Amino acid sequence: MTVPRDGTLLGAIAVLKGDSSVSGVITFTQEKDGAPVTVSGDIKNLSPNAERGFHVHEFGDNSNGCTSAGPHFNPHGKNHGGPDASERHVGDLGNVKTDGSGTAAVGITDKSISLFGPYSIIGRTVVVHEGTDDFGKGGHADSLKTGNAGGRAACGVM
Ligand SMILES: [Cu+2]
Repeated sequence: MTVPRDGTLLGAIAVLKGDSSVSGVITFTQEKDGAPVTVSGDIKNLSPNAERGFHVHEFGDNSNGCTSAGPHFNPHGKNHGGPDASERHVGDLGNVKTDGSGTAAVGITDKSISLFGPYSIIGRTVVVHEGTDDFGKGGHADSLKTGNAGGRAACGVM
């Protein structure tokens, strides 16, 4: 869902759900093209006191659950990395941290994703994973592709 406001500020909302009880609502806002994007919201029923991979995946397709969202959004053909790395997918937003009851209060500011232009994330899917993103450094065969973050706990299209 996209919410254009007063000509420049743009917002998008993703409602996350999946096969499990994990659910959430995530809001993306950006003042103008080229400005950082603020990502905020809550995700519930994750594992307590954990870090869970959180990415924008390429396709806005959840027809076969979160799997249909495809790989991480990676328009520049980079390796997977952490959110502060220069070598990262556009969609690599890192991990969200949960509290003792399994709720993650998401508060991310990111300069790689955008709601404007040819590489906009609008119409794509945000995914929260069942495992922790190793930022490409875990030495696993999947580290440089997915951060070895495991299955897809919940997802939603923005
Ligand atoms: Cu992911």
